[in-house]
Amino acid sequence: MQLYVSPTSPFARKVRVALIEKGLLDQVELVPVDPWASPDALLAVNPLSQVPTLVTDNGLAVANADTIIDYLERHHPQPRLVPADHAQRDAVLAGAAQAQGAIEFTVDIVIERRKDEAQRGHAMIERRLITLNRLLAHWERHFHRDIKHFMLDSIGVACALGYLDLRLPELEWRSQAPALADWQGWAEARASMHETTPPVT
Ligand SMILES: N[C@@H](CCC(=O)N[C@@H](CS)C(=O)NCC(=O)O)C(=O)O
Repeated sequence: MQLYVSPTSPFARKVRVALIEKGLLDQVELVPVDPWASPDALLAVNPLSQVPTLVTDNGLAVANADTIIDYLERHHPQPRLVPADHAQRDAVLAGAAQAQGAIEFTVDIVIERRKDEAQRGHAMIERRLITLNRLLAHWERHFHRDIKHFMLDSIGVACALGYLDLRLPELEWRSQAPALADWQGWAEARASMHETTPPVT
């Protein structure tokens, strides 16, 4: 298998963490690309020009982090990242969707901030920041912090928080979410998180 990645992409990080948690990293060739440069190698497998993109051993190109993780989960079920039990599965997928939203909203802010001042969507940035702060408060109260299982929801939250550290350090989310910060300390000590720490760019 081949996985097209960029070193700072939080979406690609989720897949890399999943691969390490499943012990599959040695079965995958990581192909670093800059998706924003639309390189030919990436376009040849994914016209969306997005990372992550997985090319399976059968030559199937799969885009979208959660779709890729679902593929890995079905083809390599152990250890599970999504529980088999229906109620637990529903809860993990609901949490994972929230974490994916947090990553998408942070990316929205990053994209807006890279625009010229006159083109920048200040109202959008403000709305996304309010939402992220609301979500952090929600996670501080409700995130289960189950340190025995690093499932898809935990992977998503850990990657979302790591991306906040990378792109919005001024948010200082730890000061408003100390219990979540404790949990993130545990999560970041896991080999899968440690080995995928993004470079500061
Ligand atoms: N929904 C996708 C989003 C992937 C995504 O937006 N990746 C970014 C890098 S962080 C990208 O490749 N952007 C290039 C572009 O959109 O042109 C996922 O969950 O994997």
